[in-house]
Amino acid sequence: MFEVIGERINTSRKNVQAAVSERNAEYIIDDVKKQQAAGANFIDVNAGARIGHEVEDMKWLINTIQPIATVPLCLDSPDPTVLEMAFQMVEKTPMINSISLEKERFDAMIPFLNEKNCKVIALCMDDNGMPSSSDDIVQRAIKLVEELNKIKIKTENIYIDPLVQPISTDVKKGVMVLDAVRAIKLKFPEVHISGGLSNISYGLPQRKIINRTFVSLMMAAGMDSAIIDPLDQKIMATIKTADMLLGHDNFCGNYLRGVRAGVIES
Ligand code: THG
Repeated sequence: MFEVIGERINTSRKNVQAAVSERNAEYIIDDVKKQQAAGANFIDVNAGARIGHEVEDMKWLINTIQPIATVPLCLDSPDPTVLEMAFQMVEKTPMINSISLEKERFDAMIPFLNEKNCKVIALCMDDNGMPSSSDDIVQRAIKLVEELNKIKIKTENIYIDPLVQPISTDVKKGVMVLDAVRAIKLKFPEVHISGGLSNISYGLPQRKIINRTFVSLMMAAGMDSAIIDPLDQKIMATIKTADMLLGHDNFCGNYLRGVRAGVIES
């Protein structure tokens, strides 16, 4: 079944930034409860936007969220020391977001992740920047799986983020990532594919219809997780419907539950 990583607890969002700087726990708790009720399987926590405050903000967010969290957290930072600190604080084994092939980040993450049985999002990013072809994405994914397997992270705990890029800059950016996802799943059937989707629509109007259509194409290619806003009812409806059409919803149970709950309508 598709796994939703709720993206809303991110200090790049204005209201969350205000709540974090005012230490408004009620706002954060209410938001997390809503994401869980809407079907989030993980709660992403990103405290990166208030420069110089990431460590204290991350600590406060974890202490605020943990008592009411019914699902694991997805600890989201480019900084290995922040991830390590946050990892020590959580009770439920978290998802780590993320590792990449950028040398400095990679070398700091490997000893930390060594033999940990947590889930890891692995970005197809290296010191040359974003991938520039489908094959580039696939080669980076292979390298990530091999290196993580070496430190005993099981393939089934790896979530490859192929890094979606704006279609407004090059109309082939959609098929580039779709082809890569199919190739990665062919080579590693157990690996998960996840990541943000909204970059696909950057620079275009009416972005949400692009994001929703793209998630169903990505799911057909093998994406089985994404970092999205679970309170966006339309993308949740698209995901549930696509999951059923792809044969991942026994007796159409989740689809029917979604209809009864009023989350899915034609
Ligand atoms: N891959 C991985 N992790 C990620 C990303 C990714 N973490 C961060 C990000 N990308 C995903 N999270 C968010 C969180 C919030 C928003 C977008 C992505 C968001 N954006 C508003 C918008 O697009 O309209 C603007 C912000 C606002 O509300 O002020 O809310 O790709 N592994």
